Amino acid sequence: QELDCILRRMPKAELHIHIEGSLEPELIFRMAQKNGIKLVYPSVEALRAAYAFTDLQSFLDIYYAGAGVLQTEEDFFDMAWSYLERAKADNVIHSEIFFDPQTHTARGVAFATVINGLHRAIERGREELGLSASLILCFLRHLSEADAFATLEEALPFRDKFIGVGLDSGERGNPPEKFAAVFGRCQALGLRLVAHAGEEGPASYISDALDLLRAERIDHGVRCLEDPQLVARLASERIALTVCPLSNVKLAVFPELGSHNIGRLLAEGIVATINSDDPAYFGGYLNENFTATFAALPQLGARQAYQLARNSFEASFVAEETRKRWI
Ligand code: ES4
Ligand code: ZN
Repeated sequence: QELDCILRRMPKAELHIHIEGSLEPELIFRMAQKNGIKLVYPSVEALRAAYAFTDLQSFLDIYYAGAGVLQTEEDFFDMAWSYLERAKADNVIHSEIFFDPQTHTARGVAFATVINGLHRAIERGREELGLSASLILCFLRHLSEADAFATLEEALPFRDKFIGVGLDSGERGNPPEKFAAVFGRCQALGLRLVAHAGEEGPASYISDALDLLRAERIDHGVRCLEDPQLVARLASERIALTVCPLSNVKLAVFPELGSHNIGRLLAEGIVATINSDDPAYFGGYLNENFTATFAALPQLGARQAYQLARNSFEASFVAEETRKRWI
């Protein structure tokens, strides 16, 4: 009870949230109606009932379908604004937000429509909520590297509106090396680099994301424990993992929260953080991820709570002076 209070009230940063994964069923239905898009689900309840995933791909199919209702700059603004208000309620003071432009440009929505809507919400969040946020452009790894290069070209006129790039979507069969050249180009452009690795894919994808993509932070990374040398490296080089416990259970990476390895990651000295991933789909925003995980794992207490909050600031891409003030 007291621990719950600490978890909910402590200021924190969120470093792994897909903005399209914050789109609640109610908003999907409202936007579908407004934009004249026919959904295969007859009601909000029926849509929510379809959120029974067996693995990453079964989730992605529904997630991309949901994102299909977004059409106008206002739609992207409304989605991001809803998330920022919700994050504020969880005492998130800084958020680094993923977006998947290829999901939208492939449907004929302009890159400018996507990023201008998201960016306007972030500006308003700073003004009205006192919450700082930035955008990270994710390449879809099930598409080709040429597609990623084309997306990067479209994004460059908006270079000041995003701080870095990431790599998401189906991991198996789409290893880091597939995107080595485009990440090299992004690094040369001064973009910050992150990549999903070691969620469903093996520990070697984590090492490859570090060595071949020069990723500065690993999204998920929970399978690192399969490689003791990698664990030692992550700890000594202070390479952060953005772990998403509720996501991991919903996508059957772990059978239940009680068998999640976040306690072990922290005990190994890894800069692990807790994040919500796709909160509208996985049953909770950031504070629910914290409270449910702490309730399920007896080795987690107040020490780990403060460590996780501190880690979230250390691992963020905000300027060092700001980071020090927060820590
Ligand atoms: C994602 Cl949980 C997860 N993994 C990989 N790609 C994603 N995109 C949105 N959520
Ligand atoms: Zn993710």
